Amino acid sequence: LLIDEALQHAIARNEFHLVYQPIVEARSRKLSKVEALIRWSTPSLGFVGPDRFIPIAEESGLIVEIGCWVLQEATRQARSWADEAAGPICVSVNVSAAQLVDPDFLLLLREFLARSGAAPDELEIELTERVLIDEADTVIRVIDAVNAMGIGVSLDDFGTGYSSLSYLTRFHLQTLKIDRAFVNGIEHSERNLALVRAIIAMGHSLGMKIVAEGVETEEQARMLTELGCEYLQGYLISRPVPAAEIRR
Ligand code: G
Ligand code: G
Ligand code: MN
Ligand code: NA
Repeated sequence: LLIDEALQHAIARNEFHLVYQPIVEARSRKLSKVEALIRWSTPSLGFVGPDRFIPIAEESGLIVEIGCWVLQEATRQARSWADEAAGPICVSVNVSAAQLVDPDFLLLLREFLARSGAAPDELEIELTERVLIDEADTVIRVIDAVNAMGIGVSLDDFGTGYSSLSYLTRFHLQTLKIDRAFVNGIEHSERNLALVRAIIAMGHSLGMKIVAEGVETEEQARMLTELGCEYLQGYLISRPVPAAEIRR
């Protein structure tokens, strides 16, 4: 209840900010894109992690407004990077189910791009499998419209959720992010390695690019690169950092 109440004023009180975790091209280790991750800190509750407040915001419906703030801030930041010598960096934004099926979602997306001047390929959205099982027909329509705008869609946390593999043919998703639970064990477990190899092959056969999440060791990075994974994300490369550090 405390969190719920505090969340209602968080945007107006300017208590949110975004941090960005680099996603690099596996072979060159060059920065390819960044994932935007929300952070919240309040005078009364201190720092509250998204693992705690996002589910509460989803339950109360506040996630629509919060997600809107995230999209606006991420497009503004994407534009700001593109204006600098570092050149454009694609920003990948987590989008919750309620936000995606909100009737204003596409309108807002267009508006934020237009207002910020960010190009569509400077933005991507990440959806979890959970999103795909709710209101599937609406979701297919929205994903197609997002694609038509030139914005890519990733499937986040792949393998942890409600994996009916039929999702992969019904939705047009450009990128598959292998959950860190699978990435974590590949050096020590033959079975984990076999599973990751199979996920990569499946993604590729559907024309998807693969991001390995939660890469923490050089050995993992080497194995994933060898397996044909296109992108790496995780503490080995960098923790989520403030925008100014991405610039550097
Ligand atoms: O950054 P961290 O590992 O603490 O994130 C925890 C969880 O919160 C992750 O599952 C992440 O996807 C989710 N999360 C972080 N930022 C956002 C956001 O802006 N919107 C949504 N819907 N989820 C987010
Ligand atoms: O669910 P989602 O993939 O959006 O969650 C992203 C979160 O995962 C980030 O907020 C970050 O805190 C966490 N994360 C990113 N890289 C690593 C990693 O290498 N190890 C662990 N344990 N967590 C990570
Ligand atoms: Mn994510
Ligand atoms: Na993930």
